[in-house]
Amino acid sequence: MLVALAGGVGASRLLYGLAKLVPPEKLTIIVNTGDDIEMHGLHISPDVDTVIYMLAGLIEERRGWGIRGDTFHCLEMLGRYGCETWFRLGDKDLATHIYRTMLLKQGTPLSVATEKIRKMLGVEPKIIPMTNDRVETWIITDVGEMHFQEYYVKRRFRDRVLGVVYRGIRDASPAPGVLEALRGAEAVVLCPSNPIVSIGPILALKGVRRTLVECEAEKIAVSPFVGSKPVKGPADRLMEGLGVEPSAYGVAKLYADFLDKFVLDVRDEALRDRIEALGIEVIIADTLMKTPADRIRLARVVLKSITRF
Ligand code: FO1
Repeated sequence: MLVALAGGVGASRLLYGLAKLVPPEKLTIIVNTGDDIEMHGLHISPDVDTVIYMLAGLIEERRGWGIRGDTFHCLEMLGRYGCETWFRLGDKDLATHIYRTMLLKQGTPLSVATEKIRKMLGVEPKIIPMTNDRVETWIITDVGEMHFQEYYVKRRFRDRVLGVVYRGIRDASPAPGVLEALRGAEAVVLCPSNPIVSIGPILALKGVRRTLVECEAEKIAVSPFVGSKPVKGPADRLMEGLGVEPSAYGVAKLYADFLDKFVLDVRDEALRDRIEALGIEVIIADTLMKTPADRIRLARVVLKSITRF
């Protein structure tokens, strides 16, 4: 079994490639839910949806999130009622949130709701939200504390980061199947996702980090940095704010206690020695995934570097 730890957009691109090369029954994806937010009375799971839409062939490729060709009539109308419209929820996308919220209100756990949604959209690999409990990533900034989506989408990560908190993490448990998947895995792939707000919450869940340290699986991460900048999003600003070097080296160091291998972008090759000094084997590759062919090529690099799979 290959287990992937995933955030949203960057992860979904590598997962597209992995899903083309690995039989679905051998791939389990554990997805961050720290970005989840309630809006207009609906439970939104952006990273889970991004991964499902990508694997279902529904993703809006240019943005990397939401559904291709979606319209925004409902959001426009909500705007006329004075509701907030900065989080762009498309009409078709809203159907997913309505259906998920309906299930949650009936007492269905998030993991079961996710299972239903992915199966109905024809996605074969198992997708597990990291927890069924409420965990929210909040960013402490120079202008106050705010939900990650407010920091990222509404305020376009302009505020200075002073800290990051995963609210609810202490009382949360990994969703059923998460620890079992890690214990039974031949390999664990950490997708090229933000190490602070995407992979960080998964690792912070009770028992996950210890299981990664102790389990037999080969652990390999793909760098989310290309040429000393994150491919997308505010990883560098968040890392800087937390006193972590904002680079591929900084990412590798955050995983150093359990990581075996690190796929480093060819433009960051100068960091190789420092990462190897952490006791991590470095694989150099072009990690930019502009086209579907790029995603398959990078997935092949990852699979080739795993000796036990
Ligand atoms: N990202 C944006 O930059 N702007 C948006 O308005 C936005 C809306 C949105 C709606 C549904 C969804 O599933 C994702 C959405 N995203 C949007 C992406 C999301 O904010 C982030 O990419 C992830 O949370 C970070 O991994």
